[in-house]
Amino acid sequence: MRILAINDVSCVGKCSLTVALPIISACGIECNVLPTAILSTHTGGFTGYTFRDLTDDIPDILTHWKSLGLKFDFIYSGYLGSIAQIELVSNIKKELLAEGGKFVVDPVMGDGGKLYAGFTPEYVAKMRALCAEADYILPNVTEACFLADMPYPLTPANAELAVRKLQAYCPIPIVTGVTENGKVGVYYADGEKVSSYTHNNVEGNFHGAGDVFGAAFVGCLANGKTLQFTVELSSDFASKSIARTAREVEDRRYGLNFEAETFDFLKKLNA
Ligand code: PXL
Repeated sequence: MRILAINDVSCVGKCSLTVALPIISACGIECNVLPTAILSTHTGGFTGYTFRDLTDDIPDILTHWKSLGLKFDFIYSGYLGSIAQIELVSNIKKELLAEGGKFVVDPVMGDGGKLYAGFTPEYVAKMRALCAEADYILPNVTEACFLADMPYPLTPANAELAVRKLQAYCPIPIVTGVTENGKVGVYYADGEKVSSYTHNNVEGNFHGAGDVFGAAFVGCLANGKTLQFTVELSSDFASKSIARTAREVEDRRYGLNFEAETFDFLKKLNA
């Protein structure tokens, strides 16, 4: 079993590959990486960060991999710095996903009702097209609203409608971060129905939480777990990491203390 995680390296501020690699490896799965960019920190809340776009390196990396006959059982994409990179990921899926393999797209574009720095409506349209090639998509509420063309925020009352609308693109949308009345939930397509799974909400903005959820999601699925088990265990892991971070970490830009919750997560994964 081999996963390819396509995402940036934010050197400080745990997110993207610095979250995907340790979590997927801890799940007992080989995690190969394709870094899309190298940043000194992620772009959420820091100023003055460096950003080296690695788009030009990707074609040669792919040529080498093809010469080795590599195929991946899962391809998991996250933050993509440009429309050109979305197009590259679409080609990578066509050429390097093993027969019967799964393509998981986290359409990382925004949070809090807004697109992240540098993203445009044209980018959203391209990301929608990439979602149409995926087996699973993992948007947060902001991304779901942009993709499904619905007003932000989603409430539980219209989260089900959002999941149904997103099914026009991808069979299994999983929408995270739906909040109301002190609760936060994940809404997802589960066979014919839309299911949800909720926790008590911790107020505030926790950078990298979506990436912790996404990495755990892929790690659980790659272990052959059902969708319901995968959604519930990944949400428990992200939610416990958020609660611990709220207690222990003052500056939320540095990411979740997921490390301290990993042992408990793995015990449940391997029970
Ligand atoms: O966690 C999402 C993310 C990933 N990568 C980069 C980001 C962000 C969110 O701000 O800036 C570079």
